[in-house]
Amino acid sequence: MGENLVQKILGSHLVAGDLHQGDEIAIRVDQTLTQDATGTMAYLQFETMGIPRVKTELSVSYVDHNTLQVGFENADDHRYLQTVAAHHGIYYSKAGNGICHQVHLERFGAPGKTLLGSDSHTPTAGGIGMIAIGVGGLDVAVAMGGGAFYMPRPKVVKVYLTGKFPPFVSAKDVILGLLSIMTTKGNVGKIVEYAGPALAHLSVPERATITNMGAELGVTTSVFPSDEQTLSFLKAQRRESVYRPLAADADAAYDEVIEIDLSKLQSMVAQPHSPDSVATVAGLKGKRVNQVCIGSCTNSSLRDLAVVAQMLKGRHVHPDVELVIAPGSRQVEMEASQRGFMTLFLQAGARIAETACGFCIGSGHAPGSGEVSVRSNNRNFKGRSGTADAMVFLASPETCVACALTGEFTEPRGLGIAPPVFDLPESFMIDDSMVLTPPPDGSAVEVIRGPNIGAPPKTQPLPDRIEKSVLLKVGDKITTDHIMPAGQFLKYRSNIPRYAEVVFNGVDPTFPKRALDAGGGFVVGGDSYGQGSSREHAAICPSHLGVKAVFAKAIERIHKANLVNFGILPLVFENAADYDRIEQGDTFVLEGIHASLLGDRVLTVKDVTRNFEFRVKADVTQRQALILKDGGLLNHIAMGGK
Ligand code: MIC
Ligand code: SF4
Repeated sequence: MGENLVQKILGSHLVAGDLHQGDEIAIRVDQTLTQDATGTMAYLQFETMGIPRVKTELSVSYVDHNTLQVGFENADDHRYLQTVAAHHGIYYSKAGNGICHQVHLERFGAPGKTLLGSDSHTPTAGGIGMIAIGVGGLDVAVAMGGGAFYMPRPKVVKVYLTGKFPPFVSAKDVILGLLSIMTTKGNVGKIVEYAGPALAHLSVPERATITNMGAELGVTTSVFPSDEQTLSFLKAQRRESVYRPLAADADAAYDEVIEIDLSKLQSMVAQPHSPDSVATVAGLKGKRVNQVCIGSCTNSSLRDLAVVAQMLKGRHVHPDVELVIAPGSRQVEMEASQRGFMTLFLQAGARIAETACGFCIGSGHAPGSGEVSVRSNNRNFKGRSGTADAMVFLASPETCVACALTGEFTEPRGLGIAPPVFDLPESFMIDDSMVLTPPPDGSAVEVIRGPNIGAPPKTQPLPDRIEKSVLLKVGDKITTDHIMPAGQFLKYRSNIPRYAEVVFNGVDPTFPKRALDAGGGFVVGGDSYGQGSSREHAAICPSHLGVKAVFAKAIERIHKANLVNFGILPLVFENAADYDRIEQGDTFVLEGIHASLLGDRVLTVKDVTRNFEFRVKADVTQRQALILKDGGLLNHIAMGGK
């Protein structure tokens, strides 16, 4: 039996476990990336490990999430990131150089390599044949120190693409289509591998849109083969030396196969407030649109801006619509300006935003109250845009333009515009002057810490008995945006006590005070608890407030790993109906925790308020159980654990 692509790449990086049996495997990490919002914590944690220089082949620190510099906090974070990078042998991509995933694809990614990034959209690099995984900052810190990355042994889903796109239908519609099939639930531990004849017409930027938004499926990552398309992209980046062809064997086996015929796809949108609430644009025809934002790591490549430019040429946005365009990288921005796209955008009445995450992370461009915003990014969780009652829809750049021109949901093919065409250029403008190369020996570089740079969090070993109450009970699909809002609070990412003041801000703003007053307690959640962003602050800040365990129907992969890393028990109900019997305020007693963690990991919990017992399972591997017992990964490593 031959091997699939995932097995080939993981197999060549395997350091523990078996790809064909068992629960967990560990791989060697070739490259890492961080961004500013998760990076400060990752580097603070890396510093505590006392390792002078990173041990990876390549590590890059990007500044793209919070570039606004309202007050000193951001600028101080950036200075810390720059100096800590130079000190430890890490490349530093300055604010203004672009969004981490787009820049990494352009300038650093390499087929067949592994990449670990402290951002959930790290799988974007699967577009050039990397196994690229989004994790919490501490896992990146460990990888920078040469540690292996432990993950569930993956199930591989083959997505077989056939046919050619109809006019105005593009990569975003493929991933929205796949989201409507696979949904955001139940995909933990899977890796999506793309194949099929349609790949011959899918360029790397289009593939990257698909692998990027694969994060919303909740899978570990997504990957495309490395082929002629990969080679042309790398050649155009003057990086063909890293090219190597990679594909699955013809007789490779898969756990699941899904087929999508591109010629049958239509223009799609994800409706508020979930990326898998997919509908056709045609079905929403005529619904009013107030704002359109084009950009983010999903759809901001030169291909996307070229399409937008062709559609906007000689036209003007609807008078009631605000159109914002943010190029994905400085390279895209320079290319777009040289080709005259920027002038076209301005003539069409668009506002041009800095190349950064910007509107996607709720850093500016919040829609008006109750307004409809159509965006080319990947997440539309409630409130993420900065406006609690805004209705955010996700769509392709083509659909975004159609809505901007008409002020209502409109299928782009109905506009009477010639279908846009775009071929990748033979060479892109290469200018890496905003990426700072670390000196060969950085030990003399002073690491500058402004007053916003706090200390890395400290956790305590797990007690054997816990008696605490349920501080908060929430429903299904609680995202890490609910737990730790970003937007205006992003600037506190390096200051845990301050950031902890807004834990569950949009859900129950009294939570932090109640948690502190009670000396900690528990959180009870429904299905898909912790989906979305990789922000480990969604574990660090609750841990700071004394949260000892999360009880839920299911906990998403990255968040679960972060809970473990910071010593919070992730507990899943054996019988989901027990969720309904529990009320906020109930007191639980957990006993014999250590023996259970080292044994079958099943715990009997006493609800002493309602006088009944229920069973939960610590949804972790054996290694994670040991980390939990030690009170988190940093303690575990300090105690000699792996
Ligand atoms: C996101 O898209 O939610 C973010 C902001 O990029 C996060 C990282 C973060 O919270 O810093 C992610 O996707 O991991
Ligand atoms: Fe940035 Fe948005 Fe991409 Fe996250 S999803 S990395 S916030 S552009």
